[in-house]
Amino acid sequence: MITEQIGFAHLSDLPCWQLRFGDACAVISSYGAQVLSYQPKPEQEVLWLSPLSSWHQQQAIRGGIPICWPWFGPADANILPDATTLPNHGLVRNRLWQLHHKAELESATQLTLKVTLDTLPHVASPVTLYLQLTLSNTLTIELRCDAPITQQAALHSYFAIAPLIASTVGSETIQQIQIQGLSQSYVDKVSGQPTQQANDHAHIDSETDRVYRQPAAEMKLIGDKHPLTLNQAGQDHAVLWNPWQQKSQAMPDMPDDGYQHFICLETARLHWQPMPLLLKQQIRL
Ligand code: TA6
Repeated sequence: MITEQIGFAHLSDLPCWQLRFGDACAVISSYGAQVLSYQPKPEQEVLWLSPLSSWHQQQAIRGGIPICWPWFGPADANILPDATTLPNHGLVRNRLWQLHHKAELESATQLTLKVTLDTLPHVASPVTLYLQLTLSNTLTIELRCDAPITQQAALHSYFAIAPLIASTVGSETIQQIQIQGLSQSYVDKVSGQPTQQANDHAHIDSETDRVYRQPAAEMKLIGDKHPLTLNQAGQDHAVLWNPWQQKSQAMPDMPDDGYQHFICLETARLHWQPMPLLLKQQIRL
């Protein structure tokens, strides 16, 4: 079943779509085509949404699965004129997307939203980006742009810690999560250094902002309860991010203890090559 709804959580005036398939439910905002909630079963929330997030004054919503496109992070001055005036993570997190297609199939519920940008800083003609959401016993997100343009993209997923571990009491819990399927080489954006590690695992116990090269097609978040599996395609990098205490406190749209409740594990295509985009993420708890 697919229904339109106004409001989700504290974002009471936000235009959204709700998808249901069996026991599973997902909510996606028309603003940013941002998946805000995925519950494979009732009360089993996979994504983290900041209780202080807002979608007013052009703000990007903090949490869920923001779409970074056509660039990831700060704009690159070598490719984008006036890079310093351009927003972090591209131009579509604060746009209202349109409905392109919806289908209630026997095997899944599916919704596609699209956004057309008439002018991009580095492209002469209008370009359309599509986001397809497929809900079955998993949630699959497909981000597609058929234009052969220079573009980066990331599915900046905020995964909630709560369903991964048996007890969520105390501040130590995020440190119990093992992240698997990363590669052995990454750029550490906290130290600014290229770094090698002995295996493809990681734990988070301090500020973490890493860009891993060529991650596996399957990554996992493992606690002592339900493991979360993320299958991906079209990626050339994975990003692992947690702001930790000081940066959480400095972010107006994040509670001071926000960093204890999520891990961002992101499917990303970061190579600047003029070619079409197809980036896919499938989430299973
Ligand atoms: O994906 C990690 C990252 O690029 C970090 O460097 C961090 O700043 C984060 O994204 C959040 O960016 P935002 O623009 O949403 O505040």
